[in-house]
Amino acid sequence: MKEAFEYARAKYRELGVDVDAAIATLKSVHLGLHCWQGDDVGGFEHEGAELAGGGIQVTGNYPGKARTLAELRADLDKAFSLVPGTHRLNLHACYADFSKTGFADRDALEPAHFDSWIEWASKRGIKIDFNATIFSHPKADSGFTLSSKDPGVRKFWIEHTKRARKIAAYIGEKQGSPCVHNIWIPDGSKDIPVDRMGHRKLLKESLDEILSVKYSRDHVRDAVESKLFGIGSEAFVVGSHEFYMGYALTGDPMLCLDMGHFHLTESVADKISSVFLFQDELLLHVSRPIRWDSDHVVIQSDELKSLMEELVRSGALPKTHLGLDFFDATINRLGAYAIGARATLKALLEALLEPRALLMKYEEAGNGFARLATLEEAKTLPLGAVWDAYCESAKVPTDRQLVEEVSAYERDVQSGRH
Ligand code: RNT
Ligand code: ZN
Repeated sequence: MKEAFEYARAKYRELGVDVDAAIATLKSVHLGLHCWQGDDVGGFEHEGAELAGGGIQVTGNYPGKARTLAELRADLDKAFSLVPGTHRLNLHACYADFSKTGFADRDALEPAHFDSWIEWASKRGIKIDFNATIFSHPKADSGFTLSSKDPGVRKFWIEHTKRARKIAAYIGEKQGSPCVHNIWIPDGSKDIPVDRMGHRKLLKESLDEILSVKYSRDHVRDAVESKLFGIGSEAFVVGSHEFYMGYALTGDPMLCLDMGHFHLTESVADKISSVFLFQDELLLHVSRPIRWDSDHVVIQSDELKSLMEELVRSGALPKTHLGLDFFDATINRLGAYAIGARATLKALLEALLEPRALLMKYEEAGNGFARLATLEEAKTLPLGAVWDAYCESAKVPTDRQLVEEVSAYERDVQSGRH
């Protein structure tokens, strides 16, 4: 392995790339590991978590799903141990801990419901990001939440989201690192609405009210996530890309671009440079759509690679928050975490190892042939040797060892869950 790494380092050096600098940058990136892959976006508000509802859908019933907070935390511990680097936990409000207080509905959540998470994370040196959970709830059944025409429903969700931001600010202050708070709503309709304007106006008013409560930027950073369509919201999505792009430009929040929330031929990578000319921060939901927003486990796809390339090339990387967002219940869920998080880092490493200066030189000289030839050459450079060496130095399994690690956890821990 050492020899392979030395060869790789020399090979990259020939192209003007400093492997050690690339690894150092990779180490400085903290992914947000999403808590919801471990239990299919169920949460633990009730006995026997509910299925995700309201525009998102998980398919599959692979055994071994986390049934309690304790089981989810055990799985997360294992997941973090399989990913090189220091990463964050991305928590949803429906993962509150009610063991000390009894159940509280979404409009009654308190920071204290997350104390055990804060403690859990702080023991491990993990920082937390947070999300209001504006779906999988009877008050979301109509398909409208923050843009509902029912004042009672709208009030409920405004209250919930305000509380979620308060919780995020509390977490951010306690952990000494700003907590990213993301708002995604499922609002929309299966069939053609007449009053698009009415719902969008209501959404704007709700967001204005929610965000009128100011917190220190040291504690919380707000994000708003658009979507193209969902199951049951095919004809109309209130929180479209244009809606939030406009909203973010006139207000405070950053945008959240989810890789699954655009037309399949649309490039999220291409949007980054435009966003950063008008905003100074961005949240990305790293996902993998197949035919629709299917939230497949992230792999080193062309889309992921272009996204990472663009983050590096445009200089946006230090200003971008990378949150993972996928959920697959047809394979081992720990394995899903590991594959998705590692693929994200591997794609980023590949982007950091790109012979950028050389490519730029060709481009500036108008030499399209040499640029394309070098891009092609880069595809077979020895990335794997650098990745293996990085995994080894970070004391996490290599790709080959991963299969055995996950299988052992399945055998020893997950298979006992019925
Ligand atoms: C749904 C959005 C949203 C959720 C999570 C659970 O389409 O992508 O980000 O996946 O909040
Ligand atoms: Zn998302």
